[in-house]
Amino acid sequence: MFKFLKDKLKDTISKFSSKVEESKETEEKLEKQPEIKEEVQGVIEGIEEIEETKEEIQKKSTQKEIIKKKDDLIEDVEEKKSFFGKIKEKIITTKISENKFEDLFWDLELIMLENNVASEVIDKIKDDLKSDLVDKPLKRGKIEEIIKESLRESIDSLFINQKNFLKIIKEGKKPFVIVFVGVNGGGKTTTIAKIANILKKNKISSVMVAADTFRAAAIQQLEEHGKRLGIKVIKHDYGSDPAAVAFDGIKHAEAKNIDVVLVDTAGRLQSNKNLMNEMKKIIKVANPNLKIFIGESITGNDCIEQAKQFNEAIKIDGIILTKADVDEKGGAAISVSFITQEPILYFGVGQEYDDLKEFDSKEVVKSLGL
Ligand SMILES: Nc1nc2c(ncn2[C@@H]2O[C@H](COP(=O)(O)OP(=O)(O)O)[C@@H](O)[C@H]2O)c(=O)[nH]1
Ligand SMILES: [Mg+2]
Repeated sequence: MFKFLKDKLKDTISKFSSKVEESKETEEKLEKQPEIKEEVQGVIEGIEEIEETKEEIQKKSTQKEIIKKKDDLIEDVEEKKSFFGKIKEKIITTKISENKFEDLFWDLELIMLENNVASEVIDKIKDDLKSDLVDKPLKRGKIEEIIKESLRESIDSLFINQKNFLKIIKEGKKPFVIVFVGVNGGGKTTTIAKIANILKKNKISSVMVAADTFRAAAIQQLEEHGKRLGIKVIKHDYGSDPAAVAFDGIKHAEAKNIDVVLVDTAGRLQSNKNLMNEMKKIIKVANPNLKIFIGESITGNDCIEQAKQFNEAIKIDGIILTKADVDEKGGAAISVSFITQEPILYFGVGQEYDDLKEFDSKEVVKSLGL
């Protein structure tokens, strides 16, 4: 994941910083006054010497008569230091004006757009970088580090902190109901099987509910996972009311003292309005503890748009991004939490049951080479 973005970011940051490093504005001003430049260089070296003398005087002077001399000398040193300090700062630092920043940020903006980072997120990153960089004294030789640090902090702050998923379940009511939503083919059924597998490994019992009654194959697919994992699947006939299946699943869990109910749902894009109404009905009947949006990482801005729509319709509580293993861009992963203000819980990283990776923002930032 992020392979493409990481490489491009590296190049762009490096280009950005060398352009800032090359900024000659301050030096040009000093070039026009060579005598000042020379004097400043001399005094910078001199200041260190004076500092040493100051320390020595402070150590040795215990007698009254030299105390006055010492104070005068220290005052003199402080004065020189502050005056020459300012000039020294100008030599070793540079500044970027707002116009120049806009110009330089353009490359960064472009590669983020190419890698599916949502435009609201690009704006936020731009604001963060601008407040860190524009009109601030930036140490020469350290510009790349400063830009990276700023970007690192900005991207890290895009993620809503998630609580530990298993802990939430263990502390929640029983049966703990989770409804999974998202468009067709996004990976809902596969991810539900992966979650059931994690729960089983943690000695938490579960039942899977085939509330995607829109396609006969969807019910069979869940049954197949149930057989392989040894987990009960509650189903009705193809075409029946999904809310009724969800209701049955919860009743079953209550009767059998099962910890968690995992509700699979249909996600047909072609009739968005019906889908959302059906979804709302399932949510009303099942009254879930968590509503998790499943989105395909590789679909980039489409994934973000879907997450927004589901969030507006049913208020999601968390996100799982699938197919992260085949997504080299990663823009959806960077954007989806900020856009929905909900945490990413897991990344799907393959088609096997164990291919579910806990989300860690620090790891994302590291994968970006920041
Ligand atoms: N590479 C990869 N494929 C996945 C992942 N998750 C799901 N898939 C595949 O995506 C396809 C659609 O998944 P499915 O669970 O049926 O999606 P649903 O329609 O939302 O239920 C299947 O072929 C899955 O094997 C993942 O994390 N990585
Ligand atoms: Mg499915």
